[in-house]
Amino acid sequence: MKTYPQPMKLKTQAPQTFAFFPLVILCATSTLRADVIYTDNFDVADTDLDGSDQTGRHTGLIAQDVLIRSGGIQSLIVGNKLNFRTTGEHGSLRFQPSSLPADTLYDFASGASGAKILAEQRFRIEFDWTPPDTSGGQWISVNIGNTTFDSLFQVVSGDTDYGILFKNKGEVEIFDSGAQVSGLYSYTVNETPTTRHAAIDFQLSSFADGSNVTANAYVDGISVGAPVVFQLAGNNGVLNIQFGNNQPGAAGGFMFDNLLITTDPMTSPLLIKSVSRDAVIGFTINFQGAPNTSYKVTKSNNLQNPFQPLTIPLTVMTNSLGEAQAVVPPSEASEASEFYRIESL
Ligand SMILES: [Ca+2]
Ligand SMILES: [Ca+2]
Repeated sequence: MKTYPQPMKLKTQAPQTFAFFPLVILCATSTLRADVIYTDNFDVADTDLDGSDQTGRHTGLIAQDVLIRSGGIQSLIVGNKLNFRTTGEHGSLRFQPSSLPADTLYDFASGASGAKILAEQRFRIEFDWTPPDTSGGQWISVNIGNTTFDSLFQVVSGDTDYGILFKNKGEVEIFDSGAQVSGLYSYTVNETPTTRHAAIDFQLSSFADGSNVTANAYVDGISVGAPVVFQLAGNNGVLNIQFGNNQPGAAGGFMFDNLLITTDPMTSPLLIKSVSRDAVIGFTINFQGAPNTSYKVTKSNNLQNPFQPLTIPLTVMTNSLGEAQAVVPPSEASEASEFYRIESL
């Protein structure tokens, strides 16, 4: 027989002295607005992906021009998400012009999309995915510059200029024209399969073969790996984007949702990683933001007075992984209460 604890009695506590501790407020600012190229929320009644109703699913410059289709095996829409399926160990997704049935990959370098990407010199792909477990080596991939229709394992294909895969167990591998880029990166996985958010930010100034592209990848806003510079190759100015996965079993696969393609600059959410105070060193704040970005530190003693620069203005630059450390010296951290704010310049 189970026993249950007695209900806890609540009692009113006497007022306590309120201790002030320095408070860190982190905020990212951006002066540029989001420019949406294409989105798909997959919010439609359960059905096959191919042939599914597109009504109300898309926003962006090319909302009416493009749709996502299954490669290898028919993927499904289940519960307003995409069940990204596989046959054997292969499944893919491709973008096609909405003027079906021509089997043509959509060229993001063309039309309004291409013009916008060149004007902003960047684009970013984001999506949510839910793996079936948190321990397996299976993965979902994003592939740039493979011009072949539904090729197998295109993430490691020599035709793929940049391929990145995100494993269930929290690892990332990146491939440049089929060769793995040195370094195996990891990200934190939760105890139970839960939805993760991937973002890959690309910076470029041309779609021509030979052009350099800088890619930065993030999971749940945290940078996964150093920036990768790769070259567009064998594309003749076309920009194709495809997704793959190797989760065995047609019924399992990944749940995929909230696809977003924009030219919005990457602004990682700022995260406090650790805070410490030392009489000699001062107040040390380790934080993570966007890579290679300057952040300024300001302070206010009561949140009513405006945030002001420190007596000796403090600015720190994040490294290529978005990590930085701000140290407020003891001479600055001297008020009864102080609040610090960190924001991008
Ligand atoms: Ca959805
Ligand atoms: Ca290529």
